[in-house]
Order: sequence, then C-alpha cells, then structure tokens
Amino acid sequence: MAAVHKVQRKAPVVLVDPTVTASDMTDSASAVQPVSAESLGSTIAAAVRAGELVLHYQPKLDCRTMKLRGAEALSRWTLPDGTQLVPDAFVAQAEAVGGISELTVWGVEQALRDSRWLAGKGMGSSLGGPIFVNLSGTLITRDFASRLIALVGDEAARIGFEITETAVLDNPEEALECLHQLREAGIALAIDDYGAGLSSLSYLKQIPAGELKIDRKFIQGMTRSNRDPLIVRSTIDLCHGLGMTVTAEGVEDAMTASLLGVMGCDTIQGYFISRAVPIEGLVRFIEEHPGTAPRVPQIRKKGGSPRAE
Ligand code: G
Ligand code: MN
Repeated sequence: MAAVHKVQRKAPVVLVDPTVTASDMTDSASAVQPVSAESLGSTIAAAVRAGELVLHYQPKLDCRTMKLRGAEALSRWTLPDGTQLVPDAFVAQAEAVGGISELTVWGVEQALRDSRWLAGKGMGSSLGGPIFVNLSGTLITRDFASRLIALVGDEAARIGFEITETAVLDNPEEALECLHQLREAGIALAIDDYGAGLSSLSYLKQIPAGELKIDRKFIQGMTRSNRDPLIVRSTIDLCHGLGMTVTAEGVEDAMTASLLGVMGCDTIQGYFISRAVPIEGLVRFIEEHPGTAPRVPQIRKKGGSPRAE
C-alpha cells in the first residue's frame, strides 16, 4: 500500500512513498494522512512540543546466546485524530522539505532519556548494547556531526547511529570525515539495509562502522531461494574478515533464525523476535531476555591503569 502525503508549503507537494508495507500497518500504524503546515519542519517541531512523537524500540538478539544486544529506535507519530504514522510515512518527506534534523535531534534526546530511565531501573547493562537511531545521509555534514557529538556528550555508550551505505555517496570526503569523528567520540555505527542500495565495496572498507545490517530482502529469501543464502553467507564471512559484526534484519521465522545461527551471524532482528514496542514493552522484553553489557576492549592510558573504553 502506498503512502500519500500532501505537504503544503508555498505550493502543495504530493509525495508518494511506496515503501510502507502491509506488515508496517499491522503495527497499528496507518501511513495515509495529509499533513498540512508551513513546512514539515515546523510541523515536526510542533509535534515534538505537543508530545505527538514517541520512540518505539525493536530489540536485537545475539544469535548464539539469544540474549539481548541493544535495540533500534523507530519513531511513531500520533496525529491529533489518533492516526499513527510510521517513519516510512514521513521520513522521506522530512528529508525532502525540511524537518529531518528536528526529528533526529529529538530522537537522540529521547533515546538518551529512555536509556537513562532504563539505567535508573537497574536495566542499563541488561539492554546489552546501545540504542541505535537512524541517521539520514542528508545529515552527515560537519555541522550536524558536531551537533550530534555535543548532544551525546559523555554518554556515547548509550547511542549508536545506523547509516545506509549510500549515505556517503553525495560527498564521500565530508561524510567519511564526519563518520570518523562520530566514531572517535565513541559512538557506535552500523551500516543499515546493506545490499538494498548500490553498494560499493570500497565504501564498505572505508566506513568506520563496527556492525553491518543485511537488508531484509535477502533474509526473507533465505528459505525460498538458492542465491539469497549464498549472498548472506558470503556477506557474513566478508564482514567478519573486515572485523565487523553482522545483524540480519527482518527475521520472521524460526527456520531463518537457525540458518543464520549456523552461518555464524552475530545478531538477529525482526518480527520473529519482536516488533518495535513502546519503552514499557522493552522493559518486559528485557525481563524475559536479559542481555549483558558487551565486552569492551581494554585500553591503557599513558601512565594509568587499564580502563574500559
Ligand atoms: O531501514 P530500517 O531497517 O531501519 O527499517 C526498519 C523498518 O523495518 C521498520 O519500519 C519496521 O516496520 C520494519 N521491520 C522490522 N522488522 C521487520 C520484519 O521482520 N519484517 C518486515 N517485513 N519488516 C520489518
Ligand atoms: Mn534501521
């Protein structure tokens, strides 16, 4: 089902987003709703002030131990008439007509608030990894990277960013420099939707990400095609060779999950584990599948004792 948005600026803009799937709808989130305002940027800022945006969290599980390994934050926008929008219904518009930076800043602040709240309940390490926020390629600029680093401050261990491999295509020099700055600030990076865009192995080598997420279109074909399992298997091996961990996105059944385990995949995410759930649902999930804090490298400071990075 296509999502149709009318965003009224000087001239009305109609954008069609074909990426909203029927399974998104079963998250009780509708995607067809006209949004009218001066620009989507001011609409999003007003929605944040009105408390219309919330973050839901989709957990990731360790393939071997089935322990929690962090979660991905996905925004949900409830309009005054009760319609709930999923990100596919407004992120592309926000990138095109404004509002994506407001949405991202709010998402990082909210993820930090929720992460601190979990830590306050003694569940900080049980989350098993950072909360990953999706970062649009349009925001990978020097100015915005500095803003993100300032926002995250000394809480870098709480947050990670997911970026698509194509995010660096427009201005690779600036984008790669920004990603290195985020990494140096201690923020985890994951390559999102790998294989969905026009991948370039040379960027894969240069992007300083510790994790790669294989796009769900390959995962969902694993038990149906001969080629997809081979592609997934070789991607897992390639990533391990590059020192990265691998997450499979869109795992919807037990057979796919066990096949991924046999292939050495590190982490799985998808409806088989859980849909994206509100923070209270994440608490219940943590109680059922407590994770442990990931092992962190020990680094020795000059003249000091070893400490965790
Ligand atoms: O691009 P990204 O991986 O960030 O997309 C996250 C989206 O993937 C969410 O909107 C969510 O609805 C969808 N999603 C998450 N898990 C599954 C799954 O198991 N199957 C399908 N079809 N979609 C999923
Ligand atoms: Mn993502």
